[in-house]
Amino acid sequence: MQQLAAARPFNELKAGEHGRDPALQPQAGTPVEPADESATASSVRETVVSIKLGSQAQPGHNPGNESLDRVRVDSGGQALTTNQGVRVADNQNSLKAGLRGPTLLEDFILREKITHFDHERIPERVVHARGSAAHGYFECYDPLDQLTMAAPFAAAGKRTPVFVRFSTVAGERGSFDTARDVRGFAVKFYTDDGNWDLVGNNIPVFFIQDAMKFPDLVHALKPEPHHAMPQAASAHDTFWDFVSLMPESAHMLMWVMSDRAIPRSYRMMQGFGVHTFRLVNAAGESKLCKFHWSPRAGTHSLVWDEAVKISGADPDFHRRDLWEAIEAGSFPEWELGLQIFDEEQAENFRFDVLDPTKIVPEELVPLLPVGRLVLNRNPDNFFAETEQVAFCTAHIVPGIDFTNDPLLQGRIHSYVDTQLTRLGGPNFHEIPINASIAQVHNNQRDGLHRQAIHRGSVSYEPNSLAGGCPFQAGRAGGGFVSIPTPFPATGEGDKLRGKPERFADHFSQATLFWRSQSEPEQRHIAGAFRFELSKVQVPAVRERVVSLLANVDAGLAAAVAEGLGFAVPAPQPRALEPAVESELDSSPALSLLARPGDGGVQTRRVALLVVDGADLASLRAAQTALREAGATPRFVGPRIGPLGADESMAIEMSFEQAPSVLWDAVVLANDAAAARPLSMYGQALDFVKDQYRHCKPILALGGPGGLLAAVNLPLMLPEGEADPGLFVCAPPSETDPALRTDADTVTAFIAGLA
Ligand code: HDE
Repeated sequence: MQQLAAARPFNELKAGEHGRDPALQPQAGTPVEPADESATASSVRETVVSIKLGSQAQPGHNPGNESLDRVRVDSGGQALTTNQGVRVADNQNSLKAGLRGPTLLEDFILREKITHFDHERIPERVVHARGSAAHGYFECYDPLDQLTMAAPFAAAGKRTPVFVRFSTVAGERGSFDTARDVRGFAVKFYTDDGNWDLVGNNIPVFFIQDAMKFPDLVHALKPEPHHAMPQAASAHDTFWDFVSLMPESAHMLMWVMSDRAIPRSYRMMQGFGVHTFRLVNAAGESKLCKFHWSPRAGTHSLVWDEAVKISGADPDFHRRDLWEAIEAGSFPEWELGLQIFDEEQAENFRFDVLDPTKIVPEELVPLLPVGRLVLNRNPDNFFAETEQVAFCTAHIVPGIDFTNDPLLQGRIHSYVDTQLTRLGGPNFHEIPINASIAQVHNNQRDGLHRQAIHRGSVSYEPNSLAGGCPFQAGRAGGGFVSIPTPFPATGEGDKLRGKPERFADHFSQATLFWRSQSEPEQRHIAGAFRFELSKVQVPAVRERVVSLLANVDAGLAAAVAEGLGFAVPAPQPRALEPAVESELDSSPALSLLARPGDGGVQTRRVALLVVDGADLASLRAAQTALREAGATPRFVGPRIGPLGADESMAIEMSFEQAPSVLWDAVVLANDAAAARPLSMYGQALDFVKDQYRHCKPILALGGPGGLLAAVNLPLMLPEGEADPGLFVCAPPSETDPALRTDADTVTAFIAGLA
């Protein structure tokens, strides 16, 4: 002990705290071999098996989780025990004083079981309470060392394990999936250099510009406090009251009222880091960066009528979709694209890149594709993983840094803080799903639920008694160093509350978004505003929202006002006059149609409507063709169970269980020979009507008669052309060679579905 103390006469790191560069660069400490193994230092240097596999990580293989086998539980072949490992003889009856007597306080088995149960629930997330998650990996295309030293981008083909959680924002944990809402898109990268959380959304902008307003926004959005309504919905007075008084929310409102807010699937939406971040290379040079995730399956959305009906038919629609796709081996995939720009470019934009209500249009800074994200494993346990995962914007690694975006700055604090309550203390990083692959060594100690058993007497730095360990890494040792950035020119050095001037342009990009939408998308946006505002009870709030929209687009304001039965009010006064015009007239990349995906039909759900006596041969042919194309065809009918004599075919779902809205397309069996054809079932009629109303492809194997005729759909468009969504096979008796064969029609149907 004496010897060790002598080896460290003073703290040499002190020198680095004074003066200017390079002295300000943190230096690596020098670990000293402990002279005396029996002294405390030996315990600090315990051998830990390295689990850093880095580039060798296999698809979806999280080496961090592997080391946690000790906490995985498989009770196969095991007797039931108490939490103390005592075998339980009777798990049916409590201990009583006589068979009809009172239960005894002595029953420690009953009390342990009930006590644990009483405390099973933890507080739900204050926002983003409802979510679903999956494991997977991020694979880098090419090394990005010129741009960043962040570990996931170090080498071509390098795979970094990830855990990704998707969520809605407003609803409670048990709410439904298809609410109109922003979706969270949070990615935890378990990098070699520690965990990096990219906690993004499926919309690239946000409602507010400063963290100061976040509690107000959430209070306005959540169910109203007096009666706790409505659940998972923004269509109520307090939300619209708040946003109508916050013109900076105009751009985000356009996105939230668009089809983006009702995605068809988590697998079919984009993700965005939202804020401008920094990438930093090993030389300490930095560039500004925006993160974009683009789904391989393309961007697809529901229509409102579908979303409403799905929330009744299957509140777990998105959760189930994600789970089933992964179970079926159809792994969801996204490409990561970066927008890279420097300060000079940023200065020349008409907007401020620190303003989170603004995008950097892709036409100004194109996306650089840098890698792909693949989700290939469902969690083993929802609570242990999806519920307990803690994403924190403060979790960054060397190579990534923050900017001064005032919303981001507030988030850096909020996420760690919220876990203290939600996960019960400061050791949430030790929960298996949150634990980094990179080893953790520091002098933080104790606290509720501590797992690590630290050995030795030293829990401070500098020290001599533990050989100076764990020692400061310094820049050269891979330590995190914040990139030195000058304070902005305006207001340098002043302590003040306020915003830069360019933050005062609230409408130019809302207008750009509107102009960039296709005609149906614009119609849906106007419809969404009308719907939401019709739920608002206070007329003045409705009018104020429309006065805001009048600054976005006169046509939009007129369409909304017309639906609400009043004339368009005068536009709200702008904070900046004259109005700022965006650099672009329109940005095609902002339309959902810009990302059709790979054009495949992977995992699209197709219902094959069938009754006893229908022609099974043509159904089987359609089923096979759909399966070969990667779709998920299922037989749906009035009851479940075997179909006729052929035992290999069975009705898998009933009309009640799986109504139209849960399907992407429908095939109508040729039931001409059936005793009770499909057209005699009310649910089948509703099924086809909804498919038609929601513009989903319909394939009629039995020709234009039967169910199709019973629903009385117009087979032709008003212009006299055949409806491109209807695929009608030749009737059984038809011999006209000009008519398409069944096989051709099925092929055309699959193309239509894509
Ligand atoms: Fe969050 N946000 N947020 N947020 N957020 C949370 O953290 C917060 C914001 C986002 O799947 C909370 O662990 C503040 C923007 C996602 O677990 C909380 C501000 C974006 C998730 C919190 C914002 C997000 C959260 C609640 C403004 C898109 C779910 C529970 C200053 C870039 C993560 C929790 C998951 C969750 C605070 C704004 C995305 C309270 C203070 C902008 C995806 O800490």
